[in-house]
Amino acid sequence: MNVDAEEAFEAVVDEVVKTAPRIADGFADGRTYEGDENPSGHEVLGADLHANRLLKECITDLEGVGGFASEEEEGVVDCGDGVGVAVDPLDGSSNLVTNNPAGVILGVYDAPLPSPGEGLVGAGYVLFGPLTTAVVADGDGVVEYVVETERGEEGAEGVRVDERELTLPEPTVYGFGGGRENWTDGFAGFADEVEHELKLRYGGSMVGDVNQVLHKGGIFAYPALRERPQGKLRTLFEGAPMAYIIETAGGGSSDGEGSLLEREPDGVHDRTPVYLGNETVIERLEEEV
Ligand code: AHM
Ligand code: MG
Repeated sequence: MNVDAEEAFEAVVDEVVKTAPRIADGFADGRTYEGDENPSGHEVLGADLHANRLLKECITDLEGVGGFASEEEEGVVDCGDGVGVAVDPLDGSSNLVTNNPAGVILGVYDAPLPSPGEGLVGAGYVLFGPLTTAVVADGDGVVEYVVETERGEEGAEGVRVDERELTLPEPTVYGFGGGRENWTDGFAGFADEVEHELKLRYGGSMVGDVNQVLHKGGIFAYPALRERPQGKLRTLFEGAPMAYIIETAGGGSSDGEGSLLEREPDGVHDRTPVYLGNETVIERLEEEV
């Protein structure tokens, strides 16, 4: 791995973790839809915009960062020479309405954006649940931290404590988005089998649902849909970073044809079917969809 890119990845993770409590400070007042759609075609909450503002400010200021892409930004923000950082500032933000988990997803690419996931030098997410945790994947593996809030120079700051290495255990849970009436026959057939083998755990935020798979083994899918063959999730800041994390933890990823990391995004807001989990389960899925 390029040493500069590795350092930039660590600096980005530090900033995102540091900023996490201030992102959460926007939740209580940001649970109402603003009536607009973002460039990814989703309804926007105040909390989405707040998270994007904070992350854009701190990440584009970092030395070693050359580009910033976000679900809330139309194009790539050019900020000099260095790595490309792609974020979903608040994944699963519709869960704020029901007070369920949401989080930040980030991918750091040693390549100009938009780049396939093969360009990732590291990826991670912050999950706001009963605890705030940060999961960080790089060439060394996947580590989960608890994020504690401390008082820093700029007010509340997140600090990582309680480090745990994670690898994917044997499969036990599944969570599929999109709704059966919209699934293809191939995916519905696969789902019928999985439902007899694994336990349903679906919460409606990718960070929360992938985090369950990472801890308990199994499969998360937001599949190709009948009327939306590319599914719902975005390649650059959702699919590829999560695929990097799951593959680094010893699992597999797919867009239905091959590893999600090989998928060439057709623009910043490109969508892709997303299948993540234990390799054995992902191999079976690929045979059926
Ligand atoms: P968002 O990034 O606008 O929050 O949308 C993505 C979210 C994912 O977190 C989650 O996997 C999916 O949308 C849930 O969609 P659905 O409500 O169709 O199950
Ligand atoms: Mg999202």
